[in-house]
Amino acid sequence: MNAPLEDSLTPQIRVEDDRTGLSITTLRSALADNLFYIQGKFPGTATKNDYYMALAYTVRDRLLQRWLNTTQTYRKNVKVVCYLSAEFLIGPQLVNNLINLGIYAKIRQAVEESGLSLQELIEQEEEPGLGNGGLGRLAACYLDSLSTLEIPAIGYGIRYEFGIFDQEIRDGWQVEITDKWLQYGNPWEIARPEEYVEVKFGGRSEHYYDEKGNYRVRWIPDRVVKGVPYDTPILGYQVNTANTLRLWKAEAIESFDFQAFNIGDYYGAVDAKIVSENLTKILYPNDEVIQGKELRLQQQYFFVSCALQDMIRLLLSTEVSLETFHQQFAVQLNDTHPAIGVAELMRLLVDEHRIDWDKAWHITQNTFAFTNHTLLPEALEKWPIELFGRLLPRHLEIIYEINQRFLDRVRMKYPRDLGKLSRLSLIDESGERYVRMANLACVGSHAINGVAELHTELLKKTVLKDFYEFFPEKFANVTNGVTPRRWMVLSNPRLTRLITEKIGDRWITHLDDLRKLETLADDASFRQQWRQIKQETKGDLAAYIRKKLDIIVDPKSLFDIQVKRIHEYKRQHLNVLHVITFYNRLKHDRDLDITPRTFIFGGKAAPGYFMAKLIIKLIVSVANIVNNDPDVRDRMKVVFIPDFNVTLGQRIYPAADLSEQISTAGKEASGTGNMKFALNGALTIGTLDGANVEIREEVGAENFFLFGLTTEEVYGLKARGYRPFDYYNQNAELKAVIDLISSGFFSHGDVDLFKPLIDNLLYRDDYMLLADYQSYIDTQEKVSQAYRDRENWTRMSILNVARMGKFSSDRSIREYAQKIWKVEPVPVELLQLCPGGQ
Ligand code: GFP
Repeated sequence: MNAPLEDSLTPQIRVEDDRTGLSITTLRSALADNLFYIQGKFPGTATKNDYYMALAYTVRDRLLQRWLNTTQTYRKNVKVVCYLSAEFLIGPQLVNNLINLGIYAKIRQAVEESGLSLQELIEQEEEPGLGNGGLGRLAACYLDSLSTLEIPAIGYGIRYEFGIFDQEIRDGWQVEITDKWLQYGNPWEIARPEEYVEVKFGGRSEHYYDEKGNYRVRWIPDRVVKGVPYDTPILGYQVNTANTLRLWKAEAIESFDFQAFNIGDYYGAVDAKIVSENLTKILYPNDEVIQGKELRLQQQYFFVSCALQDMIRLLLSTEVSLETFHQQFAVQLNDTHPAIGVAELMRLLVDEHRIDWDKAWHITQNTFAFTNHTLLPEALEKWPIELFGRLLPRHLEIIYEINQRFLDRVRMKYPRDLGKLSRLSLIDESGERYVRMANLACVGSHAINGVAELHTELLKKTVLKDFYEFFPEKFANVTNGVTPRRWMVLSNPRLTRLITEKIGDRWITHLDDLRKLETLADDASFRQQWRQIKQETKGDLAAYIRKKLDIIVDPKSLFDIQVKRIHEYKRQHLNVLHVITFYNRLKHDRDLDITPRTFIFGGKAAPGYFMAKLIIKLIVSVANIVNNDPDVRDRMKVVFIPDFNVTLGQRIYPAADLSEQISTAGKEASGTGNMKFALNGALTIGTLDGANVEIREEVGAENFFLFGLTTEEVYGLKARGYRPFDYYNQNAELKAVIDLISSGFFSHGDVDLFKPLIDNLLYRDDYMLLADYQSYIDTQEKVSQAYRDRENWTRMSILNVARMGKFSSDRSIREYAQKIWKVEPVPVELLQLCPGGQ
């Protein structure tokens, strides 16, 4: 890949030593040094991975000065955003750091002069798969924007030893492979074992009177685990700010081990170590039944407790009073996973630092803010009381106390409304008793937000209705965004160069500048260049598909792409219904003048989510038939690209003509893939769901392919009694498609294989595929027609990109900073240079 942009450097780093110097000669010598002294290899015996590591350390050295100066700057009483998230899907770091440092071209030259290929080294990097999908990737985009906007921030999370599984497809089925991302070491992280904290579990609480006669509670745990932080510097784009992503690893407390060891219980001692370290071993996949997963609750409490203790330590080290905690830190809860933080901060303040309850509650509420990411009721976390009390006995007491005080207020406002009381309660008592984490987050936060306008409105009307009525002032919307650095500059260097040539490079940090492209949409030679770039990028993806999957696809065909986690609400199977419709039409009329298409899918299914796995099997089965049918050759291909992750996303989004955003209206909170596609010039076929609504508003209805029921229509149809079978019966083309699947045509005659999926569609169809089928098919036809007019299609593509300014994560972060966190940028000066420096 050519450099997306010319190198540019802030002037401060010019010292020509091996660790900071930026001349080609110094970079080459640093690379050789690191190979020898860090990897312990002569060039003759070094593997590609050794070279990658040497290069990564060469780049990391150049980050450190900025990172250490950033940390130093924040010691001076500035308000820091702490983003608490169980997932951070940060993606590969090397290229991103090269771009943000502005040294891509230099490094490439230094690497090439050493006889290596930069591209090959880049491909060595194992991406940290510390997230499932949208939520974790959003957190990563936000870290990028926080640093770029020079806002003091720390991301706190878990250093999972095994991230999200790697996906292989065998015989059409997904197979999960352990993700051993740490096996060759992680050059981007720095361990800080001396800053460990202790986290307690289990046991009981003890009530006592302190030396002044005040009533107090202390927690006597039966187990203590050590949390060790590992820091990754997150550099902003061409600024000095490098914020910290601090991920915690669980380790055994030695004294505990040795106690057992000393009494001769060697196995007991080792066992304690294993039990402790298990805590941060694996990332739980989405869509699994989580309620009884004790380890998951332990993980959540573990990282949140580590984070809050870390903040308190930071604060106390500056001699500022703990009572100003909420003025020093704005803590964002990324979904309910860290919501236990509300009870933990209360415990730390009241029990350990002896602040009285009311004051502690004021601090807590003013510290936390909560983002909800889903409307699916089954995804709202709740923990059985028994499990919760066994693991966190003191927190349960604190939650009861918070609840009692809160419900007293509810009773005052709504006397005799028992329904409201039971819905607002932090404890679900409708059957088995549970702690409701969303309720805890709502009560303990000063701000609550959804992630797209529609989503926030639906939150207020549905899952959080009672909270909205009780605390309307807490609710706000912050529509998601994506970072243009990774999702354009890094992944689409050709388009980046073209745009920059025309409008300068300010758009990279001020995405609204893309508007300047609007007038160019009418310039035929610009359109030609635009098309040419899309063509080349599609060619790259086609080459990848051929190499990996041995499938030949035509880069001139329309690339119709759906990549995202596999879920029934995201309706990959609706896309399949279209694929088969398309196929049937071709089969029935071999001369049909059709716009050739390549249908591309990618995404992981949760290991325990049978229906999602069956959808993958269906896609691959259809692909096998279609791709081997000479009747349709050259006119359609179907591809499932395995192991969709950030690295693959970087290849895929820029190569799309059509972006599939086809969830049932009212189900997708926002979506961010929809933004990445459109930013890279794909047109969207989508429902009025999540952020699609706002994308359409921005790019203009005429540049967006809308179909399907609205949220109200979905609710209305459900209320009237939805009968999917009637749609099947009354629509010959739909019936033919479904019958073809049922007949075993795609499954070597096996009529049972897809029966669960088909029965579900015919008799339940919770996500209303059949109701939306016709509208989807008709709109796909419009897409095909539109694609034939290449000039106009290119025009629409340019206009989409030109109008995507709103969807920069910089805009989202500015909104959080102003509306919710009340924080300001704090530019970093490189005051202290590295030891070898001036
Ligand atoms: C969730 C929601 C998406 C939303 C992201 C980020 O994604 O609609 O865009 O969070 O807010 F479902 P997943 O984690 O489910 O992929």
